[in-house]
Amino acid sequence: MGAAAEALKDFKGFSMKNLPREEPLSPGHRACQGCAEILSLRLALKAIGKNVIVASATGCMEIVTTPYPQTAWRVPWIHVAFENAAAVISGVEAAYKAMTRKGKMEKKDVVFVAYGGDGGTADIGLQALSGALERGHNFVYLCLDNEAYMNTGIQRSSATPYGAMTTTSPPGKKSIGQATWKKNVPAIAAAHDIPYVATASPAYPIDLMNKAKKASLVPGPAYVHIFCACPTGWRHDSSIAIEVARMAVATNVFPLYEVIDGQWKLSRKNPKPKPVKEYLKLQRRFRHLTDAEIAKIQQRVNKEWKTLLARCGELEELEKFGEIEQNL
Ligand SMILES: Cc1ncc(C[n+]2csc(CCOP(=O)(O)OP(=O)(O)O)c2C)c(N)n1
Ligand code: SF4
Ligand SMILES: [Mg+2]
Repeated sequence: MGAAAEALKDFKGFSMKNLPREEPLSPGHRACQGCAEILSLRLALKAIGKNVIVASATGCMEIVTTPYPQTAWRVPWIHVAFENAAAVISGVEAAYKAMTRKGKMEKKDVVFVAYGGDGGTADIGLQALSGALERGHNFVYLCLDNEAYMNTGIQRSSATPYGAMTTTSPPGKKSIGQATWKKNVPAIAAAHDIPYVATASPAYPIDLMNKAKKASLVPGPAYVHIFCACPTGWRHDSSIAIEVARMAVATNVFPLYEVIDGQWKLSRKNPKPKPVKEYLKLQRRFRHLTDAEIAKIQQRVNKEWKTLLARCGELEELEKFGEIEQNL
C-alpha cells in the first residue's frame, strides 16, 4: 500500500449526516451572486477544518474576501503575489517544521493550504507550484479554475477552453474565440508523482469535500483542481452555476477522478454522456460557435475521455464508449 492509501485507510468520508459545522471562510464576502468559485473554496476549507494556514494568490478569491479593512477569513491567511502562492506556503511549512523540531513551537496538526485561480496556477504560478510539488512539501494546493483571468476583466488563460469568448480572445470574422485547447494541469500535477491529485466540482459538494479532506490527510503534496463556474465571465444566469458545473461532468467536459499514489481512479462513471452542445448552450461565451466547431470540441472531449478511461484501467467502459461515441 502506498503512503497516501495508508494515510486514508481509516477515512470514512463526509455525508449529509456529518458535515462539518465550522466556516473558516465566513459569509459577508463580496463575490458575485451565484459564484461557484467562492462556494468551492468555502466547501474545501470547511472540509479541511480550522487548524489551517492559507496562502492566497491574487485573484477573485483574494479581492472579494479581503477588501481593506475587512476580511471574511477566520483562519490565518496570507495574501501573496499572483505567481507565488505555492512558494510562500512552502516557506511557511518549512519554517513550521524547523521551529517545531527545535522546540520553539508546539507541534499541532496544522494543514498548509495554497490556492490560486487558473491564471495563478496554470500560467504565472506554474513554476512555483511545480517546485513545491517536486520538493515534497506537506501542503494542499487548490486550483480554483474559472477558465480565465476574471479578477482583471475576463482575459484568456491557458486553462480557457477552445472556442470560448474572453476579452483577449474575442470571436469575430477571423477568430473563433480562444484558439488553443485547455491545459491539463491535474495531469501535470500527477506527473510529479505526488501522493494525491483530484478533480472536483461544486455540483458534487460531498465529493469535493471528501477530496479536499483527503488532500489534507495524505503526507506530502496534494493537488485538487476544482471546476468553478463563473456567471460573470461565462455569461450565464447567476442561478445556474451548479447546473452548468453538473452539465460539465455529464458531458465529460470536466470528468471527476483521483490519482492516489499514482493510481488513477474515476470518481463517476458516465454510461450515458450527454452531447457537449448541452453544456455549451448554457453559456453565452460559446454562443458564436458553429456546428462544425461544436463537433470539433465533441471529438476532443471524446478523445480526452478515452485517455482518462484508459489511465483509470476502465477497459469495459472504454469498450462501451467506443460503441456510443459516434452518436454524440
Ligand atoms: C505579476 C502580475 N501580473 C498581473 C497581475 C494582475 N492580476 C491580478 S489577478 C489577475 C488574474 C487572476 O486570474 P486567476 O488566477 O484565473 O484568478 P480569478 O480572478 O479568475 O479567480 C491578474 C492578471 C498581478 N497581480 N501580478
Ligand atoms: S467574476 Fe466570477 S469568479 Fe470572480 S467573484 Fe464574480 S462570479 Fe466569482
Ligand atoms: Mg480564473
